[in-house]
Amino acid sequence: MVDYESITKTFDAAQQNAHLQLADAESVVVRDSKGNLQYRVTYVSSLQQKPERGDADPSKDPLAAPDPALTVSDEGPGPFKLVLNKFPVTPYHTLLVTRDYASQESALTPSELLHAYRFLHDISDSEHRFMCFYNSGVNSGSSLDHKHLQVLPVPADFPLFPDILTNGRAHFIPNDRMEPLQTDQLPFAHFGIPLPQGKDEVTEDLLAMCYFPLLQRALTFFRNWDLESEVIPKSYNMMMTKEWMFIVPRSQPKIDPSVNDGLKLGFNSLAYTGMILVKDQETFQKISSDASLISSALLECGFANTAGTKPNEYDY
Ligand code: B4P
Repeated sequence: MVDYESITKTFDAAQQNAHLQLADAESVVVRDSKGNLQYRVTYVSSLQQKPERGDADPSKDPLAAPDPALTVSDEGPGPFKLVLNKFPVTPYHTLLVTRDYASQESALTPSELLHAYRFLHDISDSEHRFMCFYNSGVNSGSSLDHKHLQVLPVPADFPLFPDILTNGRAHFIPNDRMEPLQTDQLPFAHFGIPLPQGKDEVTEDLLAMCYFPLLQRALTFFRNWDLESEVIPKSYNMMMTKEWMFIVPRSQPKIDPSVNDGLKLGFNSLAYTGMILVKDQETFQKISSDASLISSALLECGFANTAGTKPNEYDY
């Protein structure tokens, strides 16, 4: 079993020997009073040099043979190897990388879901809480195509959107009478399910029965766009903690600065839980003084909220 200590030891050694460099970051919490939403905005300037999707040679797969100094475990958990993130903003940010190549566009398997879920349990304790996430598809904010989930510690003092959505709600499997949770407080479409409290209740089947209905709701957006003859590649963000699972369909990875007053904002899964990363100082200043700009940008890169809309016979 891989534990938290093996991650911290590998991280500390890799940092000392300059195999990874933790970004200099400053975070502020800002509030969009219109939606009564709180965002934790993290500003980093050092990541501007990091390769983006399209910069690197597409025939090279950096996750096929990761730097041994960044590798915590070659043999597990389950079908994964565990590798440190080479460009972390948060210490102890790891990647669960499939040992055999699989596409980042493929759906998560029940076995992958269960091993990721159990891994969250194995490394958590009363002081450390972790979230895993999967950026799937070209518009999801992903930069690498080798299948990987990411796992990072989440701040103890900042409630994530799915924490608020599922707070006090008992676990259920979506069915004809009970749709996944979606609140009209968030501008963008999203779907959430509380997980059972007992670790032993959570099986491959149960996680599959949560993930696939959420995925189905997300994929319906792309079918509806296809019907209107504009094809948008299927992309979504999936996030999971020990407490919930959450999916957000995505229409684009970043906003266009030329029609957004020069704002430079791009999002992966973390942004759709309320954790925003900014690399441009002017953008940081603008969104820190007007957080409604973040809400609008999240909507622009997602789809409009559908809370209260009943699924119809044409939906998946
Ligand atoms: P992807 O799923 O493909 O993409 P991503 O997380 O959106 O990161 P991206 O690479 O697009 O970077 P971004 O500037 O948005 O994941 C690829 C992962 O592999 C990344 O974690 C990347 O750093 C890592 N990686 C790339 N080459 C590697 C190699 N050779 N060996 C090992 N790992 C490698 O974000 C930069 C970083 O900040 C990302 O890690 C991102 O997850 C993280 N981040 C984003 N928002 C954040 C927030 N609000 N708070 C804290 N961290 C945040």
